[in-house]
Amino acid sequence: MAILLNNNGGENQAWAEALESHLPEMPIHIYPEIPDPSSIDYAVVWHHPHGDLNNYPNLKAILVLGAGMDHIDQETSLPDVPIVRLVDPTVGDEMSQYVLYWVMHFQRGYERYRAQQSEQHWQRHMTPFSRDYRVSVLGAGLIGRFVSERLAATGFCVHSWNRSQKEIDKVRSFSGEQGMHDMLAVTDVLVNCLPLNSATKRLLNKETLSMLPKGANLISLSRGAIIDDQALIDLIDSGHIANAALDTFSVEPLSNASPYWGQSNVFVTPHMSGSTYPQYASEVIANNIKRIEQGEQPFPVYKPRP
Ligand code: OXD
Repeated sequence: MAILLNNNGGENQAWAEALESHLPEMPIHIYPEIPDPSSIDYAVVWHHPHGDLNNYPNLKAILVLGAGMDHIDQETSLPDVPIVRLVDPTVGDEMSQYVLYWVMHFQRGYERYRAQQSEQHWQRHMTPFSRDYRVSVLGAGLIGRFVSERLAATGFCVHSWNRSQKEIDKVRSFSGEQGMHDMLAVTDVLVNCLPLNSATKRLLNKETLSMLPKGANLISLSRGAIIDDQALIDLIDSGHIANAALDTFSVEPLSNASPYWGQSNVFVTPHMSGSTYPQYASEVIANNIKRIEQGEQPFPVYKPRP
């Protein structure tokens, strides 16, 4: 009985040590050094080479090392075993703090005070009441729900949109295509927490982004390919969108040629809104392996879109 570990080359040793501390009896083999493929029961992976997971005849489950599932969706053939998502509250916490930071930045117009400082100009501006400041979160999955709940707990007027209707305490829910259009029209800050799939690719395009009121702001932290970059750049240039805080991009690292670097009201961060730390996430993963070993269901099992 053994674990195959592959965090796409990053911090594999730290992951191996963290997992070992929770599962001392289970040998851990770091991919591609797998002495005996038939000994592998669990694959703990992130962006693993396509097709390779079919090479382990006794595999019991695939456990994913991050929040996004787009790399799993891109697999053309996977063994018929449960695929277990990682629900790591630390990541949810960090990502919701990232959103909170930018929402407050836009709400209070800190850039304006920065500009005033450079001119030694003392002037207060009205801050919109938090309860009237409308933050609309696209996606009510693991991260989107976390973000919406945190914003609502801080006192903002929160809207949440999901493909199918999902209720979140103290949050106004929207669903379906018309629901998204209705929500966009009543938004001060739009937060993109959508998963990337064939339905969401370039969903934020000229047509949908133009439905935002003039002067709205955008925060994007799930996947960059959900945004049509040229449409966003044009809408920022025209002043329709006031500011954008972008943490993820369709190609990463962001190319030197990207106009985003040079736009003063675009805030580029290098995919850092939430990190998966081996010391915290390994316990969640180990608990799921223990559940399977005891004949119980791991949680949550991922169901790819049909
Ligand atoms: C993730 C990510 O999906 O880091 O975990 O983007």
